[in-house]
Amino acid sequence: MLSLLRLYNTTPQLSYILNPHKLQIMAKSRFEYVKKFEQDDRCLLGCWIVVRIDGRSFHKFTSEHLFAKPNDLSALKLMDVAACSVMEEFRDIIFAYGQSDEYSFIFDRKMSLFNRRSSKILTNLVSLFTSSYTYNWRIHFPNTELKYPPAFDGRVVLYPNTIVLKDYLSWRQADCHINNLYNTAFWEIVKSGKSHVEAAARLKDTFSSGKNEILFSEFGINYNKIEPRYRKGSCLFWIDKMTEKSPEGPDTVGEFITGGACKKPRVCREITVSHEDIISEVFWSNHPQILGQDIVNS
Ligand SMILES: Nc1nc2c(ncn2[C@@H]2O[C@H](COP(=O)(O)OP(=O)(O)OP(=O)(O)O)[C@@H](O)[C@H]2O)c(=O)[nH]1
Ligand SMILES: [Mg+2]
Repeated sequence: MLSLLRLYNTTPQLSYILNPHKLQIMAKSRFEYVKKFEQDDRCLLGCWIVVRIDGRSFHKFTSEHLFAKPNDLSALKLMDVAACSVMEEFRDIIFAYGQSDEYSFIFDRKMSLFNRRSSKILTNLVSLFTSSYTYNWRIHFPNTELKYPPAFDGRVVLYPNTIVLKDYLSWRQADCHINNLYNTAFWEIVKSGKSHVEAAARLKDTFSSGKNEILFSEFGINYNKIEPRYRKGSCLFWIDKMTEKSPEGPDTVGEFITGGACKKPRVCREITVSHEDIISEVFWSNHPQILGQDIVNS
């Protein structure tokens, strides 16, 4: 004991280890400078914050899990449910748009969550989206075992005004349309007995009108009559709803459980899902509450 005490008093490093008080002082003084290496990644005030999440190597994931081609309804619903979990948790998200293996989340431009720190926002969203996707897998794929954990990447992009924000969303919906039209035509040609190479050659150098024509004249498919979900993707946004007095428990909206329990009749915010055209101004003027005061393209 005596020798230990002597050591404690004479060896500086060991004395820090044995004395938590000294260690605390040292952490505050000598080591604290390391915090200064952290970068300030706060998103610029006043900008729309968009987080886009995208499935990693989903060409492989979808084929390993035998997703229906060109669109797997269960998979798309699972994406919507994962996005709904994210919106339920992060109430500053005013709108989300999803298609294929991606989802974009738009935050209220005035939001101050996480002090607007980009890395905190991004990691929280990607993490919750991925865990919700995995958590709800069984409900949507009761007969398909999850062979390995899916992963999603993510990015944060800032848009300085509403015009560019709407153009961003139009870009994603145009992407949905272009891919879906191509894939629908491609898989119809393949179903008719042609090889993948032949189907690709048939569609090469065709415009939208050409693909529509192939679908209509060769397969009797009017592209505009295909499920809006496949042609337009999914839009999630909040709507106000007057609730009936209800027993304690989560409310359901359409296919979603929104979690916002209302025990007395009152106005509740609930998430709704729609598969509308968001490139057209009609959508935004029909739902002026989504972009709020900023609707005037400022
Ligand atoms: N069969 C099927 N495949 C789908 C469906 N939705 C998405 N996919 C697949 O997911 C891919 C998504 O495209 P990308 O995100 O560009 O490709 P990725 O393989 O995920 O590659 P990275 O995102 O770069 O990691 C599509 O090319 C399809 O292969 C679906 O409903 N059915
Ligand atoms: Mg992907």
